[in-house]
Amino acid sequence: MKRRYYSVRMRASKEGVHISGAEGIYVRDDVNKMVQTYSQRAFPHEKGRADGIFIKVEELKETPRNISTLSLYTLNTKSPEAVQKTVVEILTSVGITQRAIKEAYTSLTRGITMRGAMLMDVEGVRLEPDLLRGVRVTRMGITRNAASLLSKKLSKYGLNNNTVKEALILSSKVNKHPMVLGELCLSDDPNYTVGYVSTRKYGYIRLPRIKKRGIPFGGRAFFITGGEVKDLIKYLQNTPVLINKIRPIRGILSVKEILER
Ligand code: WAQ
Ligand code: MG
Repeated sequence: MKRRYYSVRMRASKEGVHISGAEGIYVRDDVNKMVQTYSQRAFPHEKGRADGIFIKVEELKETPRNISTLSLYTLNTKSPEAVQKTVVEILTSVGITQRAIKEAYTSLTRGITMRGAMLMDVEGVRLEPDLLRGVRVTRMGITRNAASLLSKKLSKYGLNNNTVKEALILSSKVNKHPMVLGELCLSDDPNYTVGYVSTRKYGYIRLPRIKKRGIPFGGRAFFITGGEVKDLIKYLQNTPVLINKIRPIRGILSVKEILER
């Protein structure tokens, strides 16, 4: 019999304002446990105690596509300026123009946090149909075995936490699509000053000090090229993707080491 998979999604809010969310894809036997895990996780949150927790369980009509994670590294960047310079080096090397990177930076640091990501072509033109909301990536998860291997590998570098794991899973789904050249991400958490830039070629590159502590906004930009934007959006929003393989996790590298690999 065909194995059934379920999407389990949680979002928590306080006085109608979104404060946290998480999701995964699970086999039937794991669904109940995960509903409990997500509800426990939703209650205490640094943005305040949730007064509404919404958990949605949906049977997937499509068998998830198995993919591997990107490899993961951390750069030794010391300031937002150094990060920006590095981001330019990395993204221009995969065909994204300086203009597009500048455009993304301007939007990401304007102080407006979108729910989803911007889609930007290599020239810096925004292509998402809803410029205020952006595109939300959903329907991604990790198998039980891959999750425990990922935790084990991340633990070696003190990175075994939900923030890193979920960002790596999201970015691995995003960069799997052939229209995506890369991604730039800045957390909206004022105390989380590590962002990342990712591409299929170099993997997921963590960027310490991408912003100064205390800045309460963030965002994501997906740099895209050629093809039907509608199909890409459908993939990002609806196609279930399940991580079942973990690429190498490494420690701190310089940009030179990354570009020369
Ligand atoms: N789809 C598209 N965009 C999203 C999604 C999604 N599912 N979730 C969040 N965003 C956008 C939205 O604009 C958020 O404000 C922004 O991204 C940042 O989201 O390895 O925690 O959840 O240590 O704050 C980076 C981890 C953490 C770096 C990123 O993002 C590391 C993070 P946040
Ligand atoms: Mg956040």
